[in-house]
Amino acid sequence: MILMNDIVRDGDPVLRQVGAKVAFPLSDEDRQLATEMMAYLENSQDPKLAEKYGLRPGVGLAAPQVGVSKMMAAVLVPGPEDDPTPLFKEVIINPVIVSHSVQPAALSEGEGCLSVDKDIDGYVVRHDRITMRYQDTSGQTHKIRLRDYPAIVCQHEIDHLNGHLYYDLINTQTPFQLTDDSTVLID
Ligand code: FHF
Ligand code: ZN
Repeated sequence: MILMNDIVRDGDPVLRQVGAKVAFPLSDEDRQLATEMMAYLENSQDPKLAEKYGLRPGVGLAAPQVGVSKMMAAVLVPGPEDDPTPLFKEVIINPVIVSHSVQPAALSEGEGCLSVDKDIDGYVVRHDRITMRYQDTSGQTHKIRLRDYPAIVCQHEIDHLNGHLYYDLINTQTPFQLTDDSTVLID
């Protein structure tokens, strides 16, 4: 299983590389990676398992974060606390944002990253809504619309696949200043 020790930290060049496109049918190795990455998210969101294995809870994990420079990421966005159905659960392969809203959005608390050990404060301004094309593990192509929190998580993951980290998008001088008053702040 993937543990915190397996997660590559900021400063490792793999986090700044553009991942290679993944070929289909998936190799056994790529299929196992997909399964293991999703298992990390599931385990990390289970308080007992997170405690037992020292996992930092995550809603996304990109292959470069485990040292694999490929266009693959797992996303597991939980639904409301009383509802076990996730808002979005998928291993996204070769994902591309094909269009997006003009309207920006940011998490009101800012973001964090499993590969960044210190907290870096500030709004990470992204698109509020995206249309994303990706392949699933069976090679089937999907084109879906996402908004608000799931859209933010997918943008964070797609950024990893292109060598970008969340703090690249923070205004270091004025981290909590918004230049566009139409920005949606997401709790
Ligand atoms: C996280 N954790 O998952 C953050 C980090 C906006 O590339 O958000 O670095 F586990 C992936 C419910 C609400 C349950 C929040 C995308 C953030 C992606 C992982 N935790 C959570 C939860 C969380 C990163 N990452 C702070 C670790
Ligand atoms: Zn991250």
